[in-house]
Amino acid sequence: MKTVYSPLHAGHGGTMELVAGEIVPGFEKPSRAEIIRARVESEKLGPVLPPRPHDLTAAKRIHRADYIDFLPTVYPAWEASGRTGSALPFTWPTRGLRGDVPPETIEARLGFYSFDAGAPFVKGTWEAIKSSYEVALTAAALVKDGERSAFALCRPPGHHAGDAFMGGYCYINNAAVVAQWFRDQGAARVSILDVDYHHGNGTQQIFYRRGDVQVLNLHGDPMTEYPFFLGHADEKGEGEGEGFNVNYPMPFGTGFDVWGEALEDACRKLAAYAPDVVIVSLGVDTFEKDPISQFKLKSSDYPAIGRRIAKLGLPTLFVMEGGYAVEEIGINAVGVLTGFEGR
Ligand code: SP5
Ligand code: ZN
Repeated sequence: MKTVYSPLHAGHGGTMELVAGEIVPGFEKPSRAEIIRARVESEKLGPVLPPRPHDLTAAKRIHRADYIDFLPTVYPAWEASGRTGSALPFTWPTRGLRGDVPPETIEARLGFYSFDAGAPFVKGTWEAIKSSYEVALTAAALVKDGERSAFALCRPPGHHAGDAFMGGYCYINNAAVVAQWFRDQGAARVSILDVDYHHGNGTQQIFYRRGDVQVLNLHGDPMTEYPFFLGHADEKGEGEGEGFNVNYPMPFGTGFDVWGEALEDACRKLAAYAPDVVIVSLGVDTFEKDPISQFKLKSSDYPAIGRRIAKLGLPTLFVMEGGYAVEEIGINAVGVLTGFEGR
């Protein structure tokens, strides 16, 4: 399996986040991608290729143009206003406030285009976001051109980003962008299988009224887990999209016995949908030692995930999402991929 990777992700580092009332170093850090790449190499998964340049046309097929145009302006505006450190919002247009008037100052615009304070900007953030997007599109083209599978080693991740908002370490929704790109290249139906620990609220929001992209999501129950305000089992899609959004919320402490059954059910629904291509939003924060998550998957479970997905017999693009147990992140993420390849 070919991997697409860009070193530009590393400029998005030294970020801070708010956890339990304290500002702490960001869990979504550059070593994540470096350790996965090292494991791809040591396991001889296949060649590691650089991304090809892409303009923002494909991003604007999914995201609102004003949102995409805002992203490269963030850090320059933050610096111009005399600030340093991580650019983060602190005010959001929630119920009772107006979400239809983009304000002028950078701190206000950050809130306008986000749903939490979990998507910080530092100097290299925009270049990293752009490279992550290019990594996804380059890997998608490999699959379109006939590879059975490919691995987009995206960083930053994407599945929490919606049509016009960032959050949860995510800015451009890489999986959603490539799903649309496959549709634009002639695929009739695309499935997104999101196995990240957190609900992919952005992906769900983007495709909620569409029947041409099926979205299946296995995740921590939003009654108790981030992102809290989406991801319940009764969210099944609307209009043309009715029946094409499937959620599997699971409680804290869920292990592979229960999680694997949810995967089995999701794979059966996916096979029945018979898509032309499968996009896997690959998070490995389901791991028992993940520092911010509460599932109990073991390193030995990840190859089984890959084997089950391979059994679908469909062209498959893996898009990296979360996973914060940095020491084992390479073993777990690449374990899915080697499992997929049957070795
Ligand atoms: C892509 C992805 O996995 N994004 C996850 C964003 C999670 N942000 C919320 C983190 C909440 C951390 N709670 C920590 C409890 C530690 N004891
Ligand atoms: Zn996650």
